[in-house]
Amino acid sequence: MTPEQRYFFDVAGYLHLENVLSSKQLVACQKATQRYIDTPVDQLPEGFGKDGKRHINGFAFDKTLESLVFHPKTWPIIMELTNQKPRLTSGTLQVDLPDSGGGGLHCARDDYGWESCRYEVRDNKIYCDNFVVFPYFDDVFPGDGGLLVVPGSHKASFPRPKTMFYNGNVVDTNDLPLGVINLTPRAGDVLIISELLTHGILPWNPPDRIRRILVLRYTPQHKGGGGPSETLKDRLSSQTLELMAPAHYTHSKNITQQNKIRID
Ligand SMILES: O=C(O)CCC(=O)C(=O)O
Repeated sequence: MTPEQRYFFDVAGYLHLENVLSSKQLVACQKATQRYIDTPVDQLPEGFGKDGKRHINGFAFDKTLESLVFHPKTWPIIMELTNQKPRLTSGTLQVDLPDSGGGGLHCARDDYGWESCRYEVRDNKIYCDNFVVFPYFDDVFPGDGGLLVVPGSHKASFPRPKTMFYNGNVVDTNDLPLGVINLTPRAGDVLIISELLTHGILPWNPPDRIRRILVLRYTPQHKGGGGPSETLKDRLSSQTLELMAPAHYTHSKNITQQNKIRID
């Protein structure tokens, strides 16, 4: 993590990384996601499925998407935030179509309790035990909709009063309450947010464009449930399987010894 990234993430609770994907990589990812979107549910391979916007296990649909879990521009950040003990817990492909609805403001503290998620600074490094990496495959422009955040709220010491920010239901991109901002990445950018950051989703407004993102969820290796299903395991590369494996606090995964990881 660079000093600039560390400073920004510490004060804001999110990072917006521009031009992370090469144009070749972006086109390959766009084609792969579109293939998933266009495949009728009954023709999807086992382990995949659609639940509204959510395209289950989207990251595993194609190797171009799977390789993003180790992208060299995000990997050092993932390593720092997990204290070198990374684990990927899921990777949904989320698709906003014209007229897709939004979602109210929330965060791990609101949903699961104050003790559910940690954010700390030790030895000049950030530790965050529940965060999300969002690669973007489409442009988002001001007015389109998409992700809302309350910068700095990852460090909130008080519960958010229910009356604040239009009772947590922000639906008009032209009428954002003070303190709430709409992040508008371009295709090929990546957002990273702490799950402690209060965030929500504006309805998707463009009648002729969609928003495709991967929702890659990371925790330290000792936190949270089981690994991928047996069906998914058969598709994944050995490096990804290691990344998704739960492990003891003291274990060092082989993937953490490498700066650049190529999946096989
Ligand atoms: O739609 C997005 O930009 C992210 C949504 C999400 O992951 C959430 O609300 O928890």
